[in-house]
Amino acid sequence: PIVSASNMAGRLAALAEHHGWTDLPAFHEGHQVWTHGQVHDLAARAATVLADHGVRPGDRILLALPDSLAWVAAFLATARLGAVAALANPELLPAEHDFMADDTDAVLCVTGPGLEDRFAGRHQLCAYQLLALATTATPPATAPHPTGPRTPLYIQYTSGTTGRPKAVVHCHGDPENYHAFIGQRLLRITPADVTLSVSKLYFAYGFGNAFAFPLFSGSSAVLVDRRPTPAVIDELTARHRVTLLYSVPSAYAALVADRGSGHAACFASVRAAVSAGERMPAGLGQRVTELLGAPVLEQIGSTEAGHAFCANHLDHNIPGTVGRPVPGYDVELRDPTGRPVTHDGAEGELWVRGPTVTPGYLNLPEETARTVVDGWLATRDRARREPDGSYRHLGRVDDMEMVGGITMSPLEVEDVLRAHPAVREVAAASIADERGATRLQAFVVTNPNANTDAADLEDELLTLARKHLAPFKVPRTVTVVRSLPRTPTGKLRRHLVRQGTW
Ligand code: 3SK
Repeated sequence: PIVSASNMAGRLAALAEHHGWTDLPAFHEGHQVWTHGQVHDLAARAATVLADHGVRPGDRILLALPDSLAWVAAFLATARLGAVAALANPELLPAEHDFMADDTDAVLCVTGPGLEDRFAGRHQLCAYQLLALATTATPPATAPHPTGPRTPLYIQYTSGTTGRPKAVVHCHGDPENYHAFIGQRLLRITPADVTLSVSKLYFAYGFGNAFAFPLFSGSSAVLVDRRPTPAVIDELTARHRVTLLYSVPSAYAALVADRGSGHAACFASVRAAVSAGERMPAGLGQRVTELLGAPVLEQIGSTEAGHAFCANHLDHNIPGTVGRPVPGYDVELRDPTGRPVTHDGAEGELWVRGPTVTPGYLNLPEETARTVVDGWLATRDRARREPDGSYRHLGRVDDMEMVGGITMSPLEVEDVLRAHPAVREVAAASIADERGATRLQAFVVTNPNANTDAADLEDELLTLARKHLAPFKVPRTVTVVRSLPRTPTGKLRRHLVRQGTW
């Protein structure tokens, strides 16, 4: 592992100088372009502003702002001071933000547009004030505080497919490792690359894609303050000549929906697309490859691992799998008793060991002890190992449903229903009725161009299920819905599907 002993923000500024990247674009925001040199200069001055607001090494600062130059400057300034940035989705509810501010004991909250009054009673700085103070008053740059590779740098909340968010800690050495292992080795990112990530900077996937990789490679990223729609992805990709597109299966499904087959000219510059966050449904990868005219590389990672730990890459891409372990990480499959299962074709829970695995959750020692055991991370993802060493993702460990006393995977049902051309997204779960009896129910989102009556489609899908599934796996009902409950990273919130309300 290439871990740096120095402060991450200082190291990035030094790398930009050393490699001559200072005049190259780093971030595109609207019609503005910020070079690597401008970004590091701004961050050094923003660090002085934060220090003037009382921030000291080891303090925690909550960042609740959308992807923007201000986000990047606030993060790098925090890092420079040796303080810790807790990354919050700005779209959360006030109570969720309060929980994070309390949980992290934040000394300062840096907020985005519309959140000026969000943290009443707390020390707060609006992002535009931070930028204004750092640019107009031009305070002197603050020197990077000395840190080591395992000094805490940032906190990300797990997106919570099941419940209460947990604060995952990562360290100064981690982003450089994400880049060395994935950005540089697997994706071969060069300064000529331009990134567009559907996943936002405050999530693990987006943080690596659109912050760590561009800054450690001298390349650039397009920053978008909200989740881009397919039309926005088309427009931004064409305008900025995006070469690397990072997205999640539900957003790729939306991108291919409602278009004819074949390549779209707006994607001519794309050289590779990456998919993570959820299992890629069979067939979707091929349709995306045709649309983009570029390979789709599936990978799997987690907030606790920091970024991807298994990935396909340009020279070894097996669609339908999440690829082999990323160099630098050890991966094992374990049975429910914790024993490794080693033969080809074995199925089990994925456990991962590597230099970026979190030291633990903030304030949750018992949860940490259950999740990180002797340096191995229990991912709660199920997988099967293929003979070539690739892994096939089989869903989450707690995805299993109990139907009529039999345990079954809802993914099998979902795959059958998804084969219908009118279906874009599907979720199946066993849902308790008013008497407490559980019944398997399926929910589908249709393709926008599907010209089918909802009741007819529901009947057709039940017929399809009866044809391809054992009787106990056939859903009792299939219902057309407008959307499915997903985390902001695109993962299905199965606990909400099970409650039948969202
Ligand atoms: O959710 C994932 O699978 C993932 C993939 C890459 C990096 C980070 C994450 C959380």
